[in-house]
Amino acid sequence: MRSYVDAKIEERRVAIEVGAEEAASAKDRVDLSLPGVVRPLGSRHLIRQVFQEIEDIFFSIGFSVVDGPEIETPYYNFEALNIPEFHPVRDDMDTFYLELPKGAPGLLLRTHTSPMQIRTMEKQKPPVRVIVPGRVYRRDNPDATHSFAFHQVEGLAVDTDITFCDFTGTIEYFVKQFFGPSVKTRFRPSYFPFTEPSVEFDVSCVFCGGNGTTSSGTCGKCKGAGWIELFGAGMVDPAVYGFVGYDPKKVTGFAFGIGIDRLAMLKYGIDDIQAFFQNDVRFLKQFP
Ligand code: 2U9
Repeated sequence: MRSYVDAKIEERRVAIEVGAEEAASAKDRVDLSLPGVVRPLGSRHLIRQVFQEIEDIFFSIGFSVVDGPEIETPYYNFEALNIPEFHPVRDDMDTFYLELPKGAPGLLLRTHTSPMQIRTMEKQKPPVRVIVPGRVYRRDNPDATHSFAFHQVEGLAVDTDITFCDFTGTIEYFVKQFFGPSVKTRFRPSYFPFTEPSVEFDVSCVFCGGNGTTSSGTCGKCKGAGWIELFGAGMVDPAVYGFVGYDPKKVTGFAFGIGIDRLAMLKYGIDDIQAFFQNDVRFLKQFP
């Protein structure tokens, strides 16, 4: 009788052990028919995407990209660009100066990416064909169209035989690649210390096709003008070549600057520049 009971106990023990093992392995078993876990993926910031788009267009016509420091010296940000101390343009580019120990050489946050064109010419003989994308700083009060930090792409081409026609042709090529072939351009005389002659480039309004009106009345984007101001540009002022050791009698060139935040706002219909800096996922998600 005892051996009978022992056998029954052993039988039960084994059954329990095997059952537990089976239950355990069933628990660990992977159900291959279940849908996978979808992990949220980030994407490039819209400003970064626009930089890339512009870089690709200029790559295709022989430009290369350079970038450099956001903290600069007054020499590279102003003097070498033909903006001497007390030039009124310095007031327009309200500048952030770094707080430094007394006697230390002055430093500032660059107000444009132009210092890099100076640094490039210092290092390299003509021909030069570069674009400089980057973040710049000006003491502006923040509102829907102003920010104390914003983004630019500047460009520079210098060689022994560059003409005003090369300049306008390059800008027109870029604008048509960026906005499409039907966009028209025009330029108006302007003034910058680092270019002579200087111009401002307008593009026909991409919202009303340049008509100034839409089906709902006056176009709100160009305020009925049919044109939108996009670029500052011009032929490089010969005085600038003196600062980088180029011979102003032998070389000519053109330069331009585009505000990227404004360009992106135009192209993607964004009405508040602050959206670029708030990193609100609901905004970022719209530009995958
Ligand atoms: C060198 C020589 C010339 C770059 C230029 C502008 C005109 C210009 C503005 C566009 C909108 C700044 O972002 S913005 O507010 N830029 O109007 N920039 S010519 O000229 C240079 C640069 C470097 C050596």
